[in-house]
Amino acid sequence: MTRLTPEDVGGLISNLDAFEAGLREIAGFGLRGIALRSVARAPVCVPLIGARLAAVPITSGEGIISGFADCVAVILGRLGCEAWVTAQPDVRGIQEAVAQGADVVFMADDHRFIALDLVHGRCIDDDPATADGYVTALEAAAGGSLLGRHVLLLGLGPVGRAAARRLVSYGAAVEVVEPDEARLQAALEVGLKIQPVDLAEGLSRCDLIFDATPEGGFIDAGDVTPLTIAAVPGLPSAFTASAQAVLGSRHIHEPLAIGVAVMAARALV
Ligand code: 2YC
Repeated sequence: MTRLTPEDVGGLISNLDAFEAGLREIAGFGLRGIALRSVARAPVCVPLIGARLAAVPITSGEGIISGFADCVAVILGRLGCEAWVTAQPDVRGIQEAVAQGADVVFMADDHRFIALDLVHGRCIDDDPATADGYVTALEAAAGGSLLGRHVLLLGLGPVGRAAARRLVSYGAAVEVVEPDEARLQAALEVGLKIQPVDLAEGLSRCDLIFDATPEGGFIDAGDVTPLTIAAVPGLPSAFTASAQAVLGSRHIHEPLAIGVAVMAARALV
């Protein structure tokens, strides 16, 4: 998991309007639409509006990322939730959130980012939420169905594995680039229907790309076509700045908002 920097977080808040506008342009809906469609295929009622959600700063390990909890609260506010950051961090913060009537408590240390659903007694993890949200965006951007579409998946870490499961369940033909042989074997052994390929082969065959690697800038403008659409939860992006310029809103990328939106919907459904 790539640790966010205060710059990543600061940039995200100021870029949220432009990011959501790009999502609407390429997918036809914004963060709330992604969240609701990632919870269930069929429309379900998710009481986002007015739900009370708290973000608690956590000081353990490498400590607090300045602006991280605020950013989570800003994203939740965009969904129509009543969201705030507790004054206290850590256990005192969780205690404070419960005392303030929180339904869900968001918190992250160096290993896990979770939404603790106090109403149903559930713990929602960021990795599968981020993966599923980006697959929902890719499916919508690709015309509403991934059935039989070839998707090039970069990386089989926690987000990549979750994305592979969701892509296969949506009927996609998943081709994967994963240099770590052990990770590849582990994924194949659990029966994931994925086809290992090398990058050049995958890029020559797949217009749809899912970047779930922490590696950056190895796909250049010459590797993309007018048909290329990229879902990029990976940080930094695998696409160079010039490739991103060519792709425009077909390069769906931001470090936190889609994951947080799907976590909120999953915690409240
Ligand atoms: O500010 C705080 O409360 C810190 N304890 C937060 C640490 C988050 C570390 N994780 C990350 O930077 C992110 C995840 C949120 C998703 C990917 N990396």
